[in-house]
Amino acid sequence: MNRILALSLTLVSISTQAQNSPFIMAVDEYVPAPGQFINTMPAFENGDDAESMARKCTELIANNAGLTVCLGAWGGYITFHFDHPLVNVAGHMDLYIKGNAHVGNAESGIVMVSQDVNDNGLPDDAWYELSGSADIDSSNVVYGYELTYEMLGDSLDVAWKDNLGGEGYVTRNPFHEQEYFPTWLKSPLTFSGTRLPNNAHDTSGNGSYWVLDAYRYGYVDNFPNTDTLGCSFDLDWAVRPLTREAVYLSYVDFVRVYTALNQTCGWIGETSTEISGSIDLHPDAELPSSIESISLPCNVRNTTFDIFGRSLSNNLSGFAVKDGKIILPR
Ligand SMILES: [Ca+2]
Ligand SMILES: [Ca+2]
Ligand SMILES: [Ca+2]
Repeated sequence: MNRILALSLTLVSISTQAQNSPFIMAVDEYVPAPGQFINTMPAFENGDDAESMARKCTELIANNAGLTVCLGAWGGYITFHFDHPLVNVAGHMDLYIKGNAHVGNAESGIVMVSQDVNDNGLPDDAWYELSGSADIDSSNVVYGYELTYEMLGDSLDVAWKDNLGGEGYVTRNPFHEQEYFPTWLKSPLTFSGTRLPNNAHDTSGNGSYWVLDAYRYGYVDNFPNTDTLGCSFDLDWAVRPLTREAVYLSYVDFVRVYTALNQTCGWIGETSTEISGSIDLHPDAELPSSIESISLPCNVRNTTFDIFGRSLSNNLSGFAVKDGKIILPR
C-alpha cells in the first residue's frame, strides 16, 4: 500500500467516526430572576452583557464541563442547544438534564422545547412545555402565571408582584453580599409561565430545617443526578403551555429550563433551579425524513408510562454520573 492510499484510508476512517456530540454545544440565552447566587454563578464583571453572560454559561455547562448555573427565583431561565436536532425516539426518554438536587432539596424547574421553524438558528419560535407529574397530581398548579421583579435600589431586597395580586420580596441574607438583581438586565423584569405548588416544609417548626419535597417526575433539579431516570425527559410530554394540549414533536432544536417555584424558605432563601449539564440520550438517532411529520398536534400521547411517569420502554442504563461528569458507555 502506498503512503497516499494509506493516508486517504485514514481520513475516511476518521470521517466515518465523526458523530453528534451528546453534550450541550452552547447556551443561547441566560435570563435569570433575582437571587442570592445571581451575579456569582456565573460571575458578572463590569462590561458584561447578555451575550457575554450566555458565553460564560456555555463555559460552565456545555461539553460536559459539569459546573453549575443558577437560574434565580421563579421564572429565571436558560436556553441551550446541541450540535444537532434532538430526536424524539418513540418509547424512549430523549434527554437527561443535570441539576444539583439532593434528597430533601428539590428546587424544581420546568423544561421547555422548541423547533427552529423559521430556520434562522435562533430560539425565537413557538415554545412547548414538557408536562411533569404536578399536572396530574395537583390542582394547585398555576398556568399563565406572570411575575414582575423590580429593583428598589442597589443592594436592597428585590420586590415582586404577580398577576394574581400577590407580592413579596426576594430578600437578602448575610451569606451573599453581592447585588441579587441580574446586573446586566433592566428593571423591571417580567417572566411568564407555569408555577408549581410550593414544596417546602419547615420540619423543625422553628425555621431551622427546611425540606423541599421532590415531585414524582418531569422536572430539573428535582432528583439527585445519579437518579438518571428521574432526571430524564421524554419529548412525548410536550404540551402547549396554556391549554396543556399534547403536541407531538418528532425533534426539537432548543431546550429551555426555568425555575418553577415561587417560594422563600427562611434563612436558606429563595428557591432557585440550578443546571449543570445535559445529554441527548440517543445522539445518532436519525432525523425524520418527511417535513410533514414535524409538529403534528394530537390529543393522544403515543407512549405508555408507568405510575412514576417513566416510559415503559426506556434505555437509560448506558451512562452514569461520577464526580459531576457524565460517563458515557464505551
Ligand atoms: Ca421519546
Ligand atoms: Ca438546586
Ligand atoms: Ca428560529
